[in-house]
Amino acid sequence: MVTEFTPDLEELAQDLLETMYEFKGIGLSAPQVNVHQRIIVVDTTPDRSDPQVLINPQVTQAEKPTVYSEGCLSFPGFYEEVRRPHLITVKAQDATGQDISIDAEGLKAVCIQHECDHLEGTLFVDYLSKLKASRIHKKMLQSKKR
Ligand code: QAP
Ligand code: CO
Repeated sequence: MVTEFTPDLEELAQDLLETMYEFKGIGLSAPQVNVHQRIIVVDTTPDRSDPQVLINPQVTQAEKPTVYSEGCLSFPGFYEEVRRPHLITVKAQDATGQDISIDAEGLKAVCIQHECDHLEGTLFVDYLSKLKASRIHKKMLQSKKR
């Protein structure tokens, strides 16, 4: 849990947002950049107008499963369909330590859950069949060799 809301934390949150925008992502979590803290950022708007920083996020309600084609900055070029709730409530703190509660649906809800999973070390490929996951694994190994 993040307990100290310092200027450093705000800077880290800004860095995460910048990195996400640089790679044209819609979400990013601190562990993906090797910072082992419970921080995620999301912006699912096409015009990049809704940056959100969620510290210590907790999904408190989730309903109505749906299927989205998900990708991940940690798996460039791979997209697979994943089934998850598409209506959620998430409670968190913002970069200044204020409590926030967000109701999200659709892509935004899916993205928040995907990023929260990173905090637990779960990746979207963990939801795929063994066959699909091993195909991705093989292709990643191949592209590393080149
Ligand atoms: C999670 O992922 C997400 O393959 C956020 O070459 C994505 O921002 C949840 C990205 C889609 C739901 C649907 C992926 C950037 C960005 C790539 C991302 C790539 C460059 C992924
Ligand atoms: Co990801």
